[in-house]
Amino acid sequence: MKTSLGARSGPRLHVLPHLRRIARCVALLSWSLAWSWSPHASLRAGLLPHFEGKVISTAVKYGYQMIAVDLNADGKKDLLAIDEQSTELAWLENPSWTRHVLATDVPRPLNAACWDVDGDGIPEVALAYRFEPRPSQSIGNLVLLTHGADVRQPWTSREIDRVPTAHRIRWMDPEGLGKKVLLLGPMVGKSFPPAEGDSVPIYLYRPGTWQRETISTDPRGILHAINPVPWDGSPREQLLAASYAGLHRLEFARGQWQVSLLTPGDPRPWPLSGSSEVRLGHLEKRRLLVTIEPWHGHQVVVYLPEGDQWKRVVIEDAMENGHGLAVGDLDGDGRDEIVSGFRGKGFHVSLFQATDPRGVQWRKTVLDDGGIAAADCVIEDFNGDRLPDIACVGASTGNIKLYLNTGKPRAQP
Ligand SMILES: [Ca+2]
Ligand SMILES: [Ca+2]
Ligand SMILES: [Ca+2]
Repeated sequence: MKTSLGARSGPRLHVLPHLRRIARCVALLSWSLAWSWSPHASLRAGLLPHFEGKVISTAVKYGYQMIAVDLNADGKKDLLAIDEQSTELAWLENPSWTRHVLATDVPRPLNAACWDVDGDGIPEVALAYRFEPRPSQSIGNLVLLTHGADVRQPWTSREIDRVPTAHRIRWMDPEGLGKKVLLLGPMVGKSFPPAEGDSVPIYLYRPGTWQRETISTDPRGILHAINPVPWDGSPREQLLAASYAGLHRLEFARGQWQVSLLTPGDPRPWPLSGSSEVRLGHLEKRRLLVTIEPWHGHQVVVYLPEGDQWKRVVIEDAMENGHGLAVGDLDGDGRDEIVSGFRGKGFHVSLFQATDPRGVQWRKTVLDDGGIAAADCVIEDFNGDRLPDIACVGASTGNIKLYLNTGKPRAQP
């Protein structure tokens, strides 16, 4: 009996490893199917993806700003590139990246911002041009460009204002009502270079009346960036402003604009003080601020919340003429990465990835070594595979480069 039982139980026991193998195969198959359906197919969250870089335009003299915006309502983000040495404004149509001229006779364009003011599905483009750093030499035209029957033909222009050294324009929804206002920051107040303590205003225009209103005179010296952000995750946006005074946060609450100084930025004395660029990012639910400091500076700085203060962590200090900055979750792990670029000697574009949950330590990876003197970079999905890509515009290199996320892990050096 024992033998026959043993004889019968033998094959049963041998079935178990087969079942285990089958179960493993099923688990592996469902795991890989789950990944193939996820936007980060074949890439484990937290591993930096490999990006394939290519030049998509050389029709730029000296690039300044890069905007990802769908200008022909086909669902694909196009690229609007500001070329500060050009007299026209042009965009590249996704996916052929064919160049179309949107406006002519707009010399020294410096900044644009897009929002669908009339609600027809194609955004209007606000444009600031005739920039010069000295107020006495700059007209600072502010216009609103609207498309005609064919978006690929030049758009019509309407003047809104003239503000010498008009340098930054952004649309913002300060009340979270789906109604945006146009903000303008001149680069300086009275003079360039600014005298110590010089105040710089931030102006607001409501669509329709387009009357200039002043919402702050708190920035100092050179106001380099104004950046509307979803500070508390609600539709009600707040504004970050980077100047020689550091970072200000502006909030429209209880019927008025309230301004607070978040950090003085670079602690060195004027004119090496403050911040140049600023972005809001997140590590999971934790907020962080990312800056370039000081003005056109050499540092990328991360500010981490610490009680009611911000802890200053310098993650890069070897840039020359730092300008390009973008923040977004490139590897799908819920923690934002940082893209930075600079225009000076030894220019390269870098990626920074937090190596601890708080964001105290960051690992640098060079994305592009010498291929572009990036003045500005944006993170956006340009080919519809739900993987975030990167696009940058070059200053002295006069090019636009697209870095497509392959979804495959980057080879370790
Ligand atoms: Ca499009
Ligand atoms: Ca990430
Ligand atoms: Ca993509």
